[in-house]
Amino acid sequence: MRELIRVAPEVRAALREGKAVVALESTLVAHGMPYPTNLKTALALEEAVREGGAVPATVAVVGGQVKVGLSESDLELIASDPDVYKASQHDLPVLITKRWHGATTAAAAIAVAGRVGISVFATGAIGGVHRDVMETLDVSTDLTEIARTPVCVVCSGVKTVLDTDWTLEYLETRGVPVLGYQTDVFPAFYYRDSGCPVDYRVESPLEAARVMSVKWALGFTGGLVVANPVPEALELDPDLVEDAVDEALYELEERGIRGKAVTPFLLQVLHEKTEGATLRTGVALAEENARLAARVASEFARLQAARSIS
Ligand code: PSU
Ligand code: MN
Repeated sequence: MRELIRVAPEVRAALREGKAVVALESTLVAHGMPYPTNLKTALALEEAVREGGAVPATVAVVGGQVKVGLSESDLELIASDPDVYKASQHDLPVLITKRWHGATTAAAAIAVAGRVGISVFATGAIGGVHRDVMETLDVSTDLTEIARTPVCVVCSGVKTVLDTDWTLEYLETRGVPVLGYQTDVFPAFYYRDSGCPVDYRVESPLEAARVMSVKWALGFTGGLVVANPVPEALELDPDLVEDAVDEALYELEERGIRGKAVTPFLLQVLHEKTEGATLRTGVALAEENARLAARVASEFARLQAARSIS
């Protein structure tokens, strides 16, 4: 039988040697921005992971095979082929069966990371509970996947188009610790303060790694969220973002868009309405998150090594 998941040699070696690895999603590349900005972003995210001292493992489905760690030609394909499917966790079995190409959402990348033993994942912002959830029941699989897979997710909060309060309630219900990185408030993707407090704040990558390590040492399942606010110098004006969100949600309703097209559509409208400001800030903060994730992964790798010796 063909290999369902193919782990790149560099990633495989790092995992075997207990070195730090950070998984990255690819939907943000394929469905979040135009070519070739998206390809440059994918490479910049990998570079940021390396700067932070870890090995990057971008996840995608190429010709029906899940790849963990992409070659430049895989990245080029994911960034430029219009037939790349937006693959969440539940799409993976179908894409593999049909031998299609797929860009993985946070949910799919986290699911795969968990299967191959990668403990840290980074993205810009995760999916969550949509503001119209009472009419649509739209809750991203990102949340259910974080709740069941032991991976630490480093992000700048949830996508601004969502309901942050309800997303945090859902994570609490599902037993996912949410840690503010050097902050007491949950960030709002393009700006620093969503208005929702976080229950806990951690001061360093080591402290985050300790919480991960203790959660899993207790035998608890599922992951954690480390919420890293966008740097002050890059943050956008909340009013500017919220006005654009209102317009995007209005257009969504007008056009009757549903299902997996919702999030890419809303982000696309935000990019247009803000004349690219959300795109630029989104790329910059994703790089910050990749760098922080690498530092968390490095501390976690050190803690694991110490445990295996003692
Ligand atoms: N970034 C983008 N566009 C996207 C996403 C990110 O610019 O579509 C993705 C992320 O991969 C996230 C997913 O995991 O949206 C959530 O989608 P949904 O709400 O359909 O679960
Ligand atoms: Mn959805």
